[in-house]
Amino acid sequence: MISLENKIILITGASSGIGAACARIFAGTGAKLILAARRLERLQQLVETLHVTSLQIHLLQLDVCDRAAVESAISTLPPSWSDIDILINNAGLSRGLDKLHEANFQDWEEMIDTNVKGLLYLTRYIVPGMVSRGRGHVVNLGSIAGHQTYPGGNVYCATKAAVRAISEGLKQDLLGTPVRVTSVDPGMVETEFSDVRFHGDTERAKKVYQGVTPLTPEDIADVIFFCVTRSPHVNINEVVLMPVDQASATLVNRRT
Ligand code: NDP
Ligand code: 8X3
Repeated sequence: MISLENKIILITGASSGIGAACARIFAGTGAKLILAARRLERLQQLVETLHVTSLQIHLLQLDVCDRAAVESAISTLPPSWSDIDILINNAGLSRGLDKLHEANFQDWEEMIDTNVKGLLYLTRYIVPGMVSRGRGHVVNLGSIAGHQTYPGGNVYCATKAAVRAISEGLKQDLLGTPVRVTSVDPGMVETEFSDVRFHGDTERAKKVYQGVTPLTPEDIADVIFFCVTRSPHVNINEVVLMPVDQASATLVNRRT
């Protein structure tokens, strides 16, 4: 297992769910964390719960869909924060569960801009530095939705299939460098994901997890921690994980 002491880890979407759980697990390792999200106040609340010194945390209020903002945020990092060792491309969302021929254009654009273009922007601005320094690791949050399409999932599933292709392509393009690429592809994880999918309809969101024991954000952070702490010659390409109560994107065992 490699040490994360003084490694610089940038986590997008750190204000909630899996990203916040990653911040919590890495906070105990001596790593320096750059936490990014649009909701700065949520990042500040999270930091208050972490046992770290101010020297180990840098907050970025960032909309990953805004390419100019991503470029500016990365290029203006203070020198002691600029040599990013690990990029966790976690920011992402689903919007709606509508039939493709009835869906909302705005929902599509938000998913494509965040899950695909946002992830690409971060990757494009950070990976060249990893290559020139001769070290680095990119972890992308894919999904079971990138492996299997389900009714109403159409565009969200397409964005996660794109993440899968991007992870595979990046791994190929980085061959010959020591930079590692991992896709972590979960099934059902209870976070704010379904609240966001259903535009704040919390009753509908709760039903997604009713009668099952879903994965927790900590389960995913634990897997990411494992992937990034392997020996430098080991690349974990893809991890697919789901609850014991789930067998595929659509096959879920509900007890109630
Ligand atoms: P949450 O809704 O709890 O967290 C999503 C995070 O993404 C938030 O911190 C949000 O921060 C951030 N985010 C969304 N849009 C943007 C944006 N434009 N710019 C910057 N940050 C953004 O969901 P999860 O933790 O579940 O989701 C994390 C990732 O895991 C996503 O990529 C999701 O697709 C994936 N995933 C989730 C699964 C699940 O069942 N929950 C299963 C498989 C994959 P803010 O709003 O403050 O900007
Ligand atoms: C989130 C899991 O099954 O709702 O990626 O697509 S699912």
